[in-house]
Amino acid sequence: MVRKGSDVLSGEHLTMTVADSSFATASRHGPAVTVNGTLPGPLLRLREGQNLVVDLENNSSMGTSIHWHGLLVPFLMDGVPGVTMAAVEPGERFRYEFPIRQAGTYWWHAHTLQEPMGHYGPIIIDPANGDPHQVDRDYVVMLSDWSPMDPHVLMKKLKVGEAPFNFQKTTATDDYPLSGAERRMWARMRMMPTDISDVSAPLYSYLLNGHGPEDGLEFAFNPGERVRLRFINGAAMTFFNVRIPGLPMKVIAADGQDVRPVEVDEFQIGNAETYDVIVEPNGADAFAIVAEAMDRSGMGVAMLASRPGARADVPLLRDPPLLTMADMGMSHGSSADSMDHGGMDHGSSGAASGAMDSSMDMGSMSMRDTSLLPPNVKVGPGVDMVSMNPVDRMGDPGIGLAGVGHRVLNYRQLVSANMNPDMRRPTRLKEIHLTGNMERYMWSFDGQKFSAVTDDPIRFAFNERVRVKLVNDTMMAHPIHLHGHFFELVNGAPHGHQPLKHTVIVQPGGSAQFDLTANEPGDWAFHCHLIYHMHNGMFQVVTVRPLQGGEG
Ligand SMILES: [Cu+2]
Repeated sequence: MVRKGSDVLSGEHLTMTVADSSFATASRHGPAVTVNGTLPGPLLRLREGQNLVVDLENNSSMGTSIHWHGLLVPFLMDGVPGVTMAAVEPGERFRYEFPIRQAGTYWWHAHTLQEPMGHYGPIIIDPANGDPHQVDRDYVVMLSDWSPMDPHVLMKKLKVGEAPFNFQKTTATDDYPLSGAERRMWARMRMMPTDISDVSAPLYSYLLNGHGPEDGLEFAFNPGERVRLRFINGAAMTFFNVRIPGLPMKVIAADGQDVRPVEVDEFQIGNAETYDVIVEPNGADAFAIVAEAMDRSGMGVAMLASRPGARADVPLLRDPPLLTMADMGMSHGSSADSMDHGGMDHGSSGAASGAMDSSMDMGSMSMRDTSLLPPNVKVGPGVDMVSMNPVDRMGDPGIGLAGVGHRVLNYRQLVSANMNPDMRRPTRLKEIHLTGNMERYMWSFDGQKFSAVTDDPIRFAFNERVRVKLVNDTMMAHPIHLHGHFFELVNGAPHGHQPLKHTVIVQPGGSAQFDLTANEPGDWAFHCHLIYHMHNGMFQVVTVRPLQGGEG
């Protein structure tokens, strides 16, 4: 049985040993994978400027690897089986060796189906020149989802549409009084407005540092102290909405990179993203750290506790959110900020219903109008929807958070604290569509599932400055991750201060843009970080090469 929570590893030469194990929380138990015997695996506490050697030993029964998420490493050290290395087979070893070129909060994980079983852990890199944020306590809060079902079995069931994975689909949809026209519209999409997550609480326990809500995880504080919380979303399939009722959170870093402090009451964190916040708990014995799954089927909980056993009230799960016309790529408004995710009005009449009717007429004509797609997008069974009006949704707080009545973070509020290294304007625009077929559980970029295009990567010239526009032609939010680089969100931040990130959520039916300086040569994975989307085709290789003899 695993131990819950990470041991700390520091120094220049580390050993990480992968093993089969088992895990239990509340009444659930099942197989797990551990690294150095714990879930999550060890916290690597490193220092900017040091060298790192890690000997990976595979004592488990499956192939493994370690990917260093967000770290700038030589691409052969990036840990992606099939792209940068072969999987490390049972009984084998692999040595990673690279310099630590950055500071901040990151994480590591397997780039195989061992990841959802527990093969992940946090990384903290202390800055070479001292930390500008002086705090009394510094905690990692690693969020994850754990299922007793073997990931290979779970993926197969998703493919054939078996099993009640979607909590809201089975319990809540009968309660929504949809009109006949609405029903037909959603039926055409083979969806319901409650389809938020592929997998939810009936199969998942939501963990903080390996602890389920019943495990009583506590983070100690003394009243008046400054406490840094480093949130890392290490989940396989779950976006979380994070809040600490009664305690404002000052966001100071996103994806490991410092941002100008912004105070919020809640933030949504997609898979693989990280946010560092500072809180100053005072005036109560305890505060609840609540990580509610985006579809509100369950939550992870821990306590900030001023004495052992101190407890704050844990709020009830909020009502499930509903997808909106904007999520179907049919927003006709001019501002992404004005869209109300939480409030699709199913009342008998009124403005909201009227707006929906007119959109539906559009929808019935063009829901699958593939003429809207650029010519490089492959049209076929892998594309069951086309966003008709993919507006930029950088200002969107995330599904279900538009009307919650307190301050919620959105990407437009992120401003890089430091001047970005490359101030050049992009010289070209590269548009990439996120595509899928919900019913057949096919996911892809530009309609082309990864296995079909292994010889045709996305090519960037070395040191090229390119703007990438991601267009989401599906009704799910996808957290898109590029390995080996930081990109800058095009979010309206002042020149030179666009926030640096390694992962960006692209909202359903919408678009998101980032500027990239392609200055890390090699072959890099580029994929959706929902693990079963990645393993079912939403994956591509980005190749960064010097321009030679006219080749790009
Ligand atoms: Cu995805």
